[in-house]
Amino acid sequence: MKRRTLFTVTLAAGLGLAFNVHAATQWDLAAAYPAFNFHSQNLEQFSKDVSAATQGNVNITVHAGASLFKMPEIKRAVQGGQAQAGEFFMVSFQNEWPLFGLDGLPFLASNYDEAWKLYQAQRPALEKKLDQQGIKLLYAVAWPPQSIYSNKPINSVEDLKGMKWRVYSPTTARIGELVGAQPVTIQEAELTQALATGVIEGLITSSATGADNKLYEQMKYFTNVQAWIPKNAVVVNKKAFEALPKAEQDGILKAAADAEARGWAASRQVDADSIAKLKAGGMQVIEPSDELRAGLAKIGDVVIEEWTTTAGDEGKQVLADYRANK
Ligand code: PCA
Repeated sequence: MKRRTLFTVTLAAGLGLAFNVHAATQWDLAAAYPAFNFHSQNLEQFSKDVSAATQGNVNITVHAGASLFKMPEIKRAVQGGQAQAGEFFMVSFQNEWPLFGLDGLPFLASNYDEAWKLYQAQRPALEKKLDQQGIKLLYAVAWPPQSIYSNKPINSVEDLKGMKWRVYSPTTARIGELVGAQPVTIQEAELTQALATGVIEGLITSSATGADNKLYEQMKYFTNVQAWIPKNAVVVNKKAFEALPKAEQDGILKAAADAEARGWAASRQVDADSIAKLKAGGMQVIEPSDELRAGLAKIGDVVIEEWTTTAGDEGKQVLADYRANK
C-alpha cells in the first residue's frame, strides 16, 4: 500500500513536469528608492502586469529601498546577472558614458514635454549602449524637476559658496565646484541620516525626494529652479530576457510600455502633490530671483560645454536631434 502511494505520487510529479515544460521564471528586481516612492510603486504595478501578461510564467520580486543592492551597484548587478532586473538613476553613471548624463545637464530640458523629447533623442543611443553592456532597457521614467533645498535663502549663486552640498552625479559635483561649494556624494537611502548629522547644508533634488524624506523637518527653503529632469532606467539582463519564449518577452515589453506611460503621468502628479506637502510641512517654496537664474544659467552653459567636449560625435548628434525637435 505504502509503495503504491509512493509510485502514484512519483508518476503524478512526472506528468506534472511533462505538462509544464517551461517552468515559471522568477526574477529579482533591485531598486534603490523607498517602497512608497512613485517609481517603486510603478515597479510593483509593472511586476503585477508582467505576471498577468505571462499567465504567471514570469514573476518579478521588487526589492525597493536599496535592500538588495545599493543604487551605484545595481547596474553592474544586472549586467552580471546577480539581479536579473534593476532600476538605476542614469545621470550617476555619466563617467561611464557621457550620454547617461544627458538628462542631468542644466536647463536643457526644464519641463516634462522637453524632458520627453530629450528622452526620445537619447533613447536609440541609450538602448545601443546598454545592449553592448548586456542589458536591455525596458523603460525610463522622469523624476520631477530638480530644485534647490537649503537652510538659508538662496538669492544668487554666491549664496551657495562654502555650503556642504550633497551631490549624486558628476554634473552636480561640477556645479558644486563651480559655485565654490563643498560637494559630498550621498545616496538617497542615506539622505535623512546625513541631514540629521549636519553633513549637508544644501542639495538639488526633486520635490518628490524632498517630500519622501521629509526635508521640511531639516531645511527651510525650496528654491524652485527646475534645473533638469533626470530619469530612472529600468533594465533587465539581456541573456535572462532572451532565454524567455517570444510570447513572454512580448508580454514584458507591453507591460514596460504601460509602466513608462504611467510613470511619466505619475511624475507630473507627484510633483504637484509633493510641493503641496513641502508647503504643508512648513517649507518656504520660493521662485528663483533673476540674479540666481542668470548665475545658474551661466554655470549651466559651462557644464554643457564641458559635457559636449567629452561626449564626442555621438553626444553632439543627440543634442542636435533634440534641439531640432524641441
Ligand atoms: N531623487 C533622487 C534622484 C533624483 C531625485 O529626484 C536623489 O535625490 O537621489
